[in-house]
Amino acid sequence: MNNTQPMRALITGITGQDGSYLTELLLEKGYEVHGLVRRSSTFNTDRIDHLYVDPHTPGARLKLHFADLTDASRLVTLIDTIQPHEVYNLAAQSHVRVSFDEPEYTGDTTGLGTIRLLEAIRAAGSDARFYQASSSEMFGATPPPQNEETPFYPRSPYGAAKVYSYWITKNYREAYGVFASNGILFNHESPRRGDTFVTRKITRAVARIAAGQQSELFMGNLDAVRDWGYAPEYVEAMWRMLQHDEPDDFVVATGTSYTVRDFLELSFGHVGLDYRDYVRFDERYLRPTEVDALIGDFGKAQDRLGWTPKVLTPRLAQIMVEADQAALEVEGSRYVDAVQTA
Ligand code: NAP
Ligand code: F7E
Repeated sequence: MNNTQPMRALITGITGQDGSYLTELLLEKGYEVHGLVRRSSTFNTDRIDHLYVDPHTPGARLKLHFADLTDASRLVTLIDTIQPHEVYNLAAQSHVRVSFDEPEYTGDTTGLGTIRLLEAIRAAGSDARFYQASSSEMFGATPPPQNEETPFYPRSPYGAAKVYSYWITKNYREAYGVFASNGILFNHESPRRGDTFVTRKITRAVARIAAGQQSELFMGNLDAVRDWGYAPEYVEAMWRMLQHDEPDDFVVATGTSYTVRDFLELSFGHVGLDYRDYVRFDERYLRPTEVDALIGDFGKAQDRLGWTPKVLTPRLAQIMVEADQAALEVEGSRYVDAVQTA
């Protein structure tokens, strides 16, 4: 690479939770960051608005492009014109419950979207390094602890689509020599987490209940066990995978486990309330097939990438509750990173 040229990264899913933190990380490291944005009738760039500078400004290093993972020819054009050194495929229909309602669309985006992007890299003759956002949901019904050798047993259309993407990423590594790595990330959360994932649903409700703006919270299965980490730390692991000397697959997790009920207790506890006074059951939040327990063994990422988690679930719940309380005070604000560091 020419030393005067910055590294160029292309991020699909740049407007999502992880895309926004990864963009911050790469800009800090001096990268030129290109992001794929879906055309929408309303703005969908809330999470990256604070990073955006007018492209006419000299030295602007964040560039956004309209595109969609369902549009293969557009992906070829983008790879060809941007010539990225690294491609991070974070775009997906990422909600497990929604994947039961929209299985075909989920397969198209979360599964086939990956092959479209890998084919675009091949068609453009690019030697970009490729990161695939694989998921602990691929382990599904296989009991914990789960590591890189654990067999997959997906329990949702989302999980099944991610298994396809995992294997096609591995296949392009073996068949065509693409530097393609899978990050098998366990649940990771933050004040920028989507509103309908369980942690953020809880911490937003806690902030509203504490402020007297809500009196009940309807939930599904409180017995599910998850290994919840902190998203800004997980995007660092993604970057490290692409700096490694060879492509490989890595589990990224905290190795700790809490139930949804524990997360409720921690979050309501931060504002001095008892969750049992507010939480009600609604079967609409149950899934036809549930993933009972996910607890990751991140030993390989620790040994080979030097990555370890620092923020564990109790601190995460505190960070998210405080951020949601701060966001309530800023009229119209959806995300306030009240506490960014551990
Ligand atoms: P997220 O907040 O739901 O963001 C998903 C991103 O994908 C958004 O930018 C979304 O755009 C974009 N997208 C959706 N459909 C698309 C399409 N057809 N074409 C182009 N872009 C599309 O997800 P996240 O939590 O940041 O997760 C990032 C990735 O990691 C996802 O692939 C997810 O499945 C995977 N993952 C997440 C976790 C986790 O715990 N967070 C764990 C393991 C794996 P809009 O903003 O326009 O909707
Ligand atoms: O559910 C239970 C629910 O939707 C966690 C995605 O990022 O992580 C995420 O998938 C648990 C489940 O995340 C409600 O049944 C109870 O057992 O926050 P979630 P998820 O399904 O684990 C993986 C690793 C990904 O890859 C995905 O992209 O919480 N639960 N009551 C509920 N869940 C929700 N959403 N809402 C409830 O009311």
